[in-house]
Amino acid sequence: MTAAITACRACGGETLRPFLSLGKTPLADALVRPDDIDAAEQRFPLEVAFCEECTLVQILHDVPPQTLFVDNYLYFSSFSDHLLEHSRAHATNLITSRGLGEDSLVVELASNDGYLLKNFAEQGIPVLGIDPAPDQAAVAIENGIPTLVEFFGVEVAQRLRAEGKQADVIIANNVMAHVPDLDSFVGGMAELIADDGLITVENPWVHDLVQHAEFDTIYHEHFSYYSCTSVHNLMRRHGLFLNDVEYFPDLHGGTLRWHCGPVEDVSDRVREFTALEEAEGVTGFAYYADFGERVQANIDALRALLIERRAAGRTIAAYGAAAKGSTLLNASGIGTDLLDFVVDRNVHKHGLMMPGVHVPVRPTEALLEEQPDDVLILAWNFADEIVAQQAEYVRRGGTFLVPVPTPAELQQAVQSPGGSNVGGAAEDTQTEALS
Ligand code: DWN
Ligand code: ZN
Repeated sequence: MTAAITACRACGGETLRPFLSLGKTPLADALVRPDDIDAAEQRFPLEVAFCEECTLVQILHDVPPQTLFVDNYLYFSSFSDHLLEHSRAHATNLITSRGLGEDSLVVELASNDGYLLKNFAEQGIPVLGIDPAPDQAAVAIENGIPTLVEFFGVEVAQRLRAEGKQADVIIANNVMAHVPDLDSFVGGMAELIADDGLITVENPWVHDLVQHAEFDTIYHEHFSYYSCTSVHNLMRRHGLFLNDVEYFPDLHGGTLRWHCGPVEDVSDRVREFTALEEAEGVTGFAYYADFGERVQANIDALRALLIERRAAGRTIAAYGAAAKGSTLLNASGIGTDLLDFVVDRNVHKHGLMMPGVHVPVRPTEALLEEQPDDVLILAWNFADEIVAQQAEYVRRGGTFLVPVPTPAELQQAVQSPGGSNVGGAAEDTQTEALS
């Protein structure tokens, strides 16, 4: 049994105020092999708290990173075209804005299968990936991306510095939220970055998580949930500055990219975002106080929606064997009684079952083979990409449902210029909320 932490992961403060409990849930990416269906699955408390000292939102129970990201980690970044486009744009912008070349070094923390670093390597820019997940790292190395297969922290940074390495750019996308020991992680970035270097950190914005009731993005892999305010406080503890911020409403339900570095050069955008967070109350406990009630109302509405449609004789499947889908189904008690199967493009997930609820995972072709009446999009953050991809399913009369911001039947998504997805940019996707 993992005991609850009593000190904040970022500042060590002891005033952690819980505001949401999703019960004991299985590990979100630990899909189950059919042979193991009778074996007991590990379950851990999933409880979220707010730190009164530094405003960091965080879960209270640690699952060992080895268990989370090494033993049975199935997430590969290269199964989303939208994410690949986003990553390529990021790399192109950095190459130009930082004047990167053959004498530069770009280091990515949690480099997965090399999906991002390949954009630099193709331009002859030296890169180094660091990722503990062996299968993903093997794919990166096979594709010519040098990768250290280990967890990043201050010891790794000191070792690299001792080898004469300094990073001109450090990229940390969807990893700073996945780290229990933030002192070592951020201390390592401070150690490894060149004096005039740039660190870009990308994670979902806790403001949108609360605004759009994205409770399913809470799972044991995500130890922390960030705001500009909490990132600023965390960076300052390690001699770094939060200098700029970019907002991507259509990525993972609303993502911020924070630009940090050893030299202070704070932009107006940072001031605007921190002022907004202050004005909306993101920096205080009251902002989160009713989140638990809203989540329960969302869960009740989703169950009612599916039960009602099932009772009307409709068949229902799901799309996206996503980590967030595991939280959603387990927190809502939705299983094979309501869903016949889940489809996913990630071949590593085919033939497995969703953690806890054991809904089978099949290739996306199953949608046309079975033509279920309804498909609940568990990977709602990629709704537009998925709906566009499954146009034939829709043409044949299929209906997509989304669970957030409120359970609803998804009308034809309105494609905004940069692409839009449910959650962070719900206004771009016309939904008809079914109460
Ligand atoms: O932080 C994390 C986020 C960034 O990604 C990781 N800890 C784990 C992972 O969370 P997730 O599994 O909820 O992320 P995704 O990327 O929203 O999951 C998408 C799932 O949907 C993947 O299994 C791939 C699949 N997919 C698909 O089958 N067809 C995705 C797209 C875009 C598609 O077209
Ligand atoms: Zn704190």
